[in-house]
Amino acid sequence: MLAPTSGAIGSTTVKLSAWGWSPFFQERFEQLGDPSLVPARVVRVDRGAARLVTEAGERRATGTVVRSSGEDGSDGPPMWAVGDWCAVTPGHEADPVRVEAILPRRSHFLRKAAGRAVGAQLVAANIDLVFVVTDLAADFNTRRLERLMTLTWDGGARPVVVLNKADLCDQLDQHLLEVEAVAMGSPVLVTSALAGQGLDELRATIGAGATVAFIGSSGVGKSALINGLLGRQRLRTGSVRSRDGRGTHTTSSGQLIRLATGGILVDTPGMREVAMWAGEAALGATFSEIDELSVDCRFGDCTHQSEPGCAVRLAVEQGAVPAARLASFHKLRRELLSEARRRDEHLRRQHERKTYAHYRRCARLKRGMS
Ligand SMILES: Nc1nc2c(ncn2[C@@H]2O[C@H](COP(=O)(O)OP(=O)(O)OP(=O)(O)O)[C@@H](O)[C@H]2O)c(=O)[nH]1
Ligand SMILES: [Mg+2]
Ligand SMILES: [Zn+2]
Repeated sequence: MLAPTSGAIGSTTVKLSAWGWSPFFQERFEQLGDPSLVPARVVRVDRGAARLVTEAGERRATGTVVRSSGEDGSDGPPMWAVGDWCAVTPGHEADPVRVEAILPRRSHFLRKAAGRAVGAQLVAANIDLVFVVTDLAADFNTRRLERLMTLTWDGGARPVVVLNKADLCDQLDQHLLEVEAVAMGSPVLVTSALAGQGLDELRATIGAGATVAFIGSSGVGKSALINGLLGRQRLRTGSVRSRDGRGTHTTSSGQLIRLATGGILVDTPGMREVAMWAGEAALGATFSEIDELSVDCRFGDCTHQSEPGCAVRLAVEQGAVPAARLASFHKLRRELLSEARRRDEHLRRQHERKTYAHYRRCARLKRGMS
């Protein structure tokens, strides 16, 4: 029997149970039946590259996953997300490890990506709770809360509503009534990261081995709350524009952070950032004035075509942005989208082929053993 929770490679020994390793994953890991592999959890994802924690310490991984676990609730190509448990080659500090397989996910938070075409995006995997964070000021919107709570339940995690920036709110009672009407019995916590209010309740909600993802719009204070729980300024927090109170997308990648009192926190980028795919990031860089204006669009995933409250089309109407500029933005966007669609389809096929080849191999091995 494989015993990945004891013994260490190299000098550092990390207890994986402190990172949420449990019999559920142990069992799936053993089912792979490959003693050359070790378990690892993805603690950070940055533009396709991942950092993973293994018993021997942190490791880098690049490239793609060799095979998939199947039955993981996601249809797309096997790509890791922050929170994933993987089976990897042991590797050393200096060279990246190879991710052989992603273990089946117990839960996930999937964000429906911007536009219809590019599928859903995995924000975090294997999370027990989702702190659906909103602020009691500019971001407050019960429809959005409802949507995020639905996505949480869909992914197999439990939502907790966190109403932050209580220090800025003078109609708390009214807001609480509105939130309780949509929370349907899920806990609702009121906090102020600034004043340190409600942090003990937050901490008490997080179980010892639980993984908790902080999800919500940019600027609501997800990173500030995590810093508050940690008791130090570990994460960068951003400014909020005074005009409309919206955030400026400070956190750009998901990451796992361990809490000394138990529990694993997942900081995630504000939703608009999450809704991007690689091509869109490039698009934003090329058309930076459109990208900046789009922060003012009513919908976080506005495509500046026919949505109401589009700040970009308004700027075109007012002559601040040439119409030809927006037209070429749309043209490039269409091209990038169809390219992304082709790539997704290609990866999906490739993934299927690999998975089936793997199962056929397993079946042959099993026949050979009996
Ligand atoms: N007044 C007040 N300001 C807060 C509170 N919590 C956070 N802020 C401020 O709000 C701004 C945004 O906070 P962040 O923690 O960066 O927000 P975020 O949700 O992580 O945003 P992204 O990383 O962009 O998704 C910062 O300037 C914080 O200081 C609060 O409780 N009260
Ligand atoms: Mg942040
Ligand atoms: Zn728009």
